[in-house]
Amino acid sequence: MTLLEGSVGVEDLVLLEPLEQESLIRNLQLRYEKKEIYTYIGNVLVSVNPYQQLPIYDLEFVAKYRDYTFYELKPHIYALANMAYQSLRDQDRDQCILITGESGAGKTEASKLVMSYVAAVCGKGEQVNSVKEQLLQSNPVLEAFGNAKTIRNDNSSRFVSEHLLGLGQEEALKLERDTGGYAYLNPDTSSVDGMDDDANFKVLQSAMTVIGFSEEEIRQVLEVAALVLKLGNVELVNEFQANGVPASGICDGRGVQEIGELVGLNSGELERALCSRTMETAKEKVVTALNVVQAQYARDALAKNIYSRLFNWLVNRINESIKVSTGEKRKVMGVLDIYGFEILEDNSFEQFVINYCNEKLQQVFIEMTLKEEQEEYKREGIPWVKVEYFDNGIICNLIEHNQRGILAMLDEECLRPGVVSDSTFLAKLNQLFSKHSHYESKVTQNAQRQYDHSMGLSCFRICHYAGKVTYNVNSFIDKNNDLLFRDLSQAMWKARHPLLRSLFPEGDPKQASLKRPPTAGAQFKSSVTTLMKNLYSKNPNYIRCIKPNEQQQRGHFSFELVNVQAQYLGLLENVRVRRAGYAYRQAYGSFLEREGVEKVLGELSMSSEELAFGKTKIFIRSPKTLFYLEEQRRLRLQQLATLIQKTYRGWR
Ligand code: AD9
Ligand code: MG
Repeated sequence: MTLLEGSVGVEDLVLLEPLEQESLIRNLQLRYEKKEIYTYIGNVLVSVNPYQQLPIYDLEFVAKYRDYTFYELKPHIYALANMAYQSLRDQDRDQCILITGESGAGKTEASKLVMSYVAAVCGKGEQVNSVKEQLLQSNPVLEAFGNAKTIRNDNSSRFVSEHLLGLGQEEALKLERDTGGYAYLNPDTSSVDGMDDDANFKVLQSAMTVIGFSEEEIRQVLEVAALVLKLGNVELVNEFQANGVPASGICDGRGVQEIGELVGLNSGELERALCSRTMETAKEKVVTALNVVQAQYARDALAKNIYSRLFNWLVNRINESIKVSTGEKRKVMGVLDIYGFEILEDNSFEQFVINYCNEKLQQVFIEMTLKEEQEEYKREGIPWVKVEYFDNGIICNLIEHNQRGILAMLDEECLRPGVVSDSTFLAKLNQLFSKHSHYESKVTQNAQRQYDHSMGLSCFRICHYAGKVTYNVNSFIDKNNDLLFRDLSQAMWKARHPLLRSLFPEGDPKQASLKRPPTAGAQFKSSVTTLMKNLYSKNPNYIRCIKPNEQQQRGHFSFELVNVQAQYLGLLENVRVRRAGYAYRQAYGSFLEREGVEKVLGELSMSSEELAFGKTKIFIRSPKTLFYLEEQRRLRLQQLATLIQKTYRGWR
């Protein structure tokens, strides 16, 4: 591996000297300007979005990287994919590739590169080929349903996508071709330069066919997606009951009628479900009318629910078909494209849960990295050295502790009878965490005579591993309650449309229980827990993606923007964790055999603390030592060259 090629910076940030936030960013910048978008932190890959097609992904590169081990060639996403793939194949260890970074940083592109690399190198044979094909075809399907154009990324992985509105189908689905006609589609973002909706729609259909969707299934998926768009256009208006109490109704019956026909649902039933709510107690059923704001909320909640359930169904359906064709006993390589740490101007419940998830991912990172270090030392017969690092367990606990965590407090507040509000929730936090080293609010600040004008009265702040984030508690209670009224799920379950119906199993009256469904926070926490279990059972590989500028422009590197992301990604902390033991290690074979290495290093009278001789590798503690050795090697080679030259002249 090249260590210091001056002009392109270090290829591995573990070797950076001096190690500071600024030198770290400068190193990335130096490399980016030379189109070296990849840099390592040990076996973690940092990738800076090039916003241009680089000639580094063709089959020649695949062939090169499959034949070398991780550190032998320039940093590359293929090197990481190869390491994961070989470990899967040779050591039989399930792999997980964790890709984090903010919107537009290149997560989805990275996951596609990993998948295409694995597809290119994994064995041949009919069965393998069909799995490969299915795997690669899952991308266009997930993108069509999961992506949308946003200000930050033309092809952002998220909610309703407009690619669905394609050729030929609008007839059958009774959709309008002009996407401006749908309330749920943003008119500013409904077309993207260089994207051909009709062509993409064909790609989508053929991809679904390759994966194994039947024609009937494809039709049903499109119908459910069309239903979501149509729901957005259902206009609700104020009405009054005979006793003067506000209620709501549907303005123009045609929309509901169309929905009814599309999915086999009685339109009166749908209207009732949208505009009223049934409360059940053990003894009686009470039906109350919703006012227009509540009814709109119910309509949007239903649409979001249908869409996200459809998306989950698609993911499961794709996984199932891949599972079936590979047989049950299989090794797994999971690719997780996950939204990174988020700090906006105004941070709410969504940022709180995203950041909680990232805090947990950091915990996995620390634990797994240290565990792996420890195992390597054991394998090599080197005594374990204690590692100093920041353990973020205290922050995870602050959020997720079963009885005393912020999420538990929020649930308690949501379930407590009596008058609850976002501010009673905040008061509770302030009381409980006034002395917590990672919690702040106006109240705790005032108590400590700190006057910070940036903190509002309705806010609390958490000192995350990646930095401080101020959250506004407004609507935390509502968002946590995020209930889909039972009337709505029951109405969906009554539809004659098999797919739609299957998405709402709890709508079956036989399933209905009086038990309250879990809160959004509790659901999120439980999926984070499942995810963590899954990760701990696999060998993790990390890709940290960085967006170099806000303009989606090639060649431009904004120091400020990257600095903020590097902070949120905890890159400096990553380097520290990696460097806490021995920064650098190399197999003897690629240098000299062990005895030779010991002799040479003995000659140089180095401190024994700096080196450890493992069974197969030499470990060097600090980069300074390594650079010193490299310098010595260069000098010796120079001397040798001069000597040879002299001898040669002597002969003449
Ligand atoms: V979001 O959170 O889903 O909004 P991502 O997934 O992080 O976001 P994405 O992978 O979609 O970002 O990348 C954004 C755009 O950057 C892509 O559409 C490409 O045009 C561009 N990109 C990203 N990575 C590469 C790359 N390795 N080579 C070339 C790239 N272009
Ligand atoms: Mg994405």
